Amino acid sequence: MVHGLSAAGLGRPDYGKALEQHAAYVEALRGCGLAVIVLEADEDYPDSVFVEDTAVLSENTAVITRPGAASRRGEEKSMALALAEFYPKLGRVLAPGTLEGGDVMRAGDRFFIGLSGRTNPTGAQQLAAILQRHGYETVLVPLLKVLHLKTGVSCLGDNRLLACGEFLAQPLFSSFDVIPVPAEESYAANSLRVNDRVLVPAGFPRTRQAIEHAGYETIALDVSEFRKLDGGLSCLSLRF
Ligand code: CIR
Repeated sequence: MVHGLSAAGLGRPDYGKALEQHAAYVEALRGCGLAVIVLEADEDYPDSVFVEDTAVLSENTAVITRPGAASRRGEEKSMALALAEFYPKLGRVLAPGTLEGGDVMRAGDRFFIGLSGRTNPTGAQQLAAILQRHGYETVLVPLLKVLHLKTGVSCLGDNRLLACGEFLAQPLFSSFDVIPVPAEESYAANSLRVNDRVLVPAGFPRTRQAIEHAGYETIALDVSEFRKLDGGLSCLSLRF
């Protein structure tokens, strides 16, 4: 992972520290009541720890993505093998479509799909068609600045979003209650609701307080080494 893609300008991750942070993340998920399967490291792909980008999952659908970053193309192969155990059939995003799971945010039975530098309209439409066939509603969201949709907005459930920057004024989100994330805490816009709790990145007290004020119990986790590679809490797992 020390060779992963990075635009954050925060330096290279410390591998030992990243392993510790990853272990704490896994423990936190277990503490929230989840069973966690930790996959083997895939040494061919330095960004493969960000497993969220390789698939989009729901109760009855699993779609294997086709990452938009050339260096990440192929990460999805080991994820397809892992998921074949749980889903009888896997859908696929096919060339020339590209899509990364970080661009997909579920809110109830609606999936918002970001059109980003990584997810092109063809990929987004392919995913939307599969999800619609399974009864979900889909909404495409054009992105302006952020890497992925969920870099700047997360759904906490209960019709509530945590949002920052370009998403604060996004009309597609106007029916939600939005907890605004201040610009200097933008990294915390990627927080993760897991059962009764919300995992938040450590070091962003205003956002944590706002989430608690809205009635959620939070768990702060230090993910500094993953932040150096532009990845957040949601990117490190696929929940299903
Ligand atoms: C990348 O640029 O693809 C990785 N360094 C970070 C991916 C983060 N994933 C996510 O937001 N879902």
